[in-house]
Amino acid sequence: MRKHRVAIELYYWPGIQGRGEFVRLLLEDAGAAYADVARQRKNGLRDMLRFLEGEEPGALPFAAPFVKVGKAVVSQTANVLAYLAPQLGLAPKDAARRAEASQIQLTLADFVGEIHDTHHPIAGSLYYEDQKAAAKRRAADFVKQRMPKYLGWLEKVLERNRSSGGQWLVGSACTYVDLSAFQIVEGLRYAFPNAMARLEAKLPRVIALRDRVAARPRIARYLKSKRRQPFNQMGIFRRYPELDAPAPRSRRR
Ligand SMILES: N[C@@H](CCC(=O)N[C@@H](CS)C(=O)NCC(=O)O)C(=O)O
Repeated sequence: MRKHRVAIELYYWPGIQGRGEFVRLLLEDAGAAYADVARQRKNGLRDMLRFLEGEEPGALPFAAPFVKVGKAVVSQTANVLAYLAPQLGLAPKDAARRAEASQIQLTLADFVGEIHDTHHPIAGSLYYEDQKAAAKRRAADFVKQRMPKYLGWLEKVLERNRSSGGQWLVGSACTYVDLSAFQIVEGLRYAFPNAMARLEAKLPRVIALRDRVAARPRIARYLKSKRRQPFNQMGIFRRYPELDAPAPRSRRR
């Protein structure tokens, strides 16, 4: 392999974890050689835009993240993960279990969409400040209904997965969907600290899974590295206190 050429090229918007982070976590946990093109290469962002504008050969991605592996250009986060994970040893071996993993990842993708819509309920092209009232209504329902529903479902998936003793979401070992579940918990803790503080007692398995993933040696190293960008107010998970549940009584003044 030539020095500056790596097998897997990840294309994603620089400056945010965003949906790209689900792919990064897989690549990092696998110890894969990859380039985070828009962040690491000179003119990387321009190169990414060339793909999105159809100026590069291969399948045309609608949006980032996408990866290029050899001649293959693969987009849609859940699809990217389902494509890469078997090659990296982080997917179940049999077809039915792989479908199960996909089903979970696609549900997480829906969840991510709803998380995004708490701060951008009207349009992604408008500023948060221009849709604050709608965001408040949307987030109130999200925190009350949707967030507990998705997280409670993950808790049940773990509970029912006897083949791992409730440790992993699919099959008997860690797969890419566990890494994504970790990211969701981290993001929600950042964006909705009060709502999460209330819910966590009801999610012992999900929280234990989060801790198990954080302790995986390559993930632990990655989280401490500069490659892991901090959460910020431009990504999917944003901390707008007015969208979170009220602080628990003990923390109110
Ligand atoms: N369903 C897609 C959504 C991709 C997506 O919305 N990407 C965002 C960045 S996280 C984007 O670039 N959107 C531009 C657009 O939708 O026009 C996925 O899960 O990958």
